[in-house]
Amino acid sequence: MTQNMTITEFLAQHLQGEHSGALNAILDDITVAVKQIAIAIDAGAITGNMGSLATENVQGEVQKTLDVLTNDIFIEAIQKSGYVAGMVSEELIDPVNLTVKNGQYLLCVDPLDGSSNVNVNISVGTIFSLLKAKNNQPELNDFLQAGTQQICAGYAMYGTSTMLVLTTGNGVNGFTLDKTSNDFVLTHPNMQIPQETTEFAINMSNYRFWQEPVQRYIDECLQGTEGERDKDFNMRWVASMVAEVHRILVRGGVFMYPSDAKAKMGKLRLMYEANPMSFIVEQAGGASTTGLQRVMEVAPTGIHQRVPIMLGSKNEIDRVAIYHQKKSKRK
Ligand code: AHM
Ligand code: MG
Repeated sequence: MTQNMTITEFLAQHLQGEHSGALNAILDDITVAVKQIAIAIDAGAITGNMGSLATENVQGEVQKTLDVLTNDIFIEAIQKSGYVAGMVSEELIDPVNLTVKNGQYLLCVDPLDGSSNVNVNISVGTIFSLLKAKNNQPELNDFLQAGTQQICAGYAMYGTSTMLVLTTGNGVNGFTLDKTSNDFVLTHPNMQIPQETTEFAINMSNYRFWQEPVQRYIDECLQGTEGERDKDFNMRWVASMVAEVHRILVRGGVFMYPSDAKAKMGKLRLMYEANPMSFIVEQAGGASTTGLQRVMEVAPTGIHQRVPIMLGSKNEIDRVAIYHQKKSKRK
C-alpha cells in the first residue's frame, strides 16, 4: 500500500513564490482550527453544542452555539503564525484586528457554513479566503478586494469524512483527515470538474421568485429528453454550499443561488462564500458567474455583501450566462 503524502509534506513540496513561507504557516493554523471544529461537530449533541443561541449574526440569522464556538476556534488558531493581521467572519459585524507583529495577510471566513444542517446531522463546512494586507493595522476598506486578488482559498467539509480542499492558484487538491494519525493526507490530487454534466442543485422552493433566465434553464433541465436539452437531468439540494461544491468537484454539476424577487442580491456572501468557492471552481476548470459577470470580478462594497452565484461545470454555466445576457440585451 502506498503511503499518502501529508498536507505538510505536500505544501512543503508544492508551495513556491513570495507567499510560500507565510502560506505554509497560515495553512498550518487553519488545519489546527479545522481539526478542532471537526471534533466539536463529531461530538454532536453529547456536549450540548447543537442548539441555537438567543443572538443573531449581522445578517439577522439566529446563531447556533457551534457558529460562535467555531468562530472563536478560528480567531484563536489564526493568531499563531503571526502572518494574519485581520479577519472578517460571517459571525462578526466588524473585522477583527489581530495583535501580531508581522501581519501581511487578511482572512475572510465562514467558520460554519450550512449551520442549519448541524442539528440534523447533515454535512456542514468551513470556507476561507486569504488576501494580502496593506499593513499590520488593516481597516475595513482593506478587505474590499475583488476575488481575483485572492492568494489562497479553501474549504473544510465535515461529512462522511473530514476533508480540506485548497487552491493557491495552481490547481485544486483535496486532503482527508486520517483519524488514526490525526493528519490530513492527500487523497484527491488535481481535482477537475467535468465540463459537461446532467446534475443541478438549486432551492426549487424559490421557483416562483426567480428571474426568467433561471426559470428557463431549470425548466429545460426538467423537460429532459422531451425538451430542448434532449437529455435527462438529476437534482440535488443539500442546503450546505460546501457539500454541493464538493460534489461538483468530484463528479460535476451546477450549483445556483441566484438573485430573485425575494432576495435581490441572492443569499450567499461575496467575501467568504462566493469568492473562495469561485476561485476553487475556476482552478478546477469550472466557471462561476452572477449571471452577468464573473463572480471574482465583482468589486466589493461591503464585507458582508451578498451576491448571486451560479457555479460548476463550464458548459452549463456558460449556457446560464448566455440566457442572462440575452435577457439583459432585450431590456
Ligand atoms: P449559512 O452561511 O447561514 O449557513 O447560509 C448559507 C447556506 C449555504 O451553505 C446553502 O447553499 C444555503 O445557505 C442554503 O439555503 P436555503 O436554506 O435557502 O436552502
Ligand atoms: Mg455561510
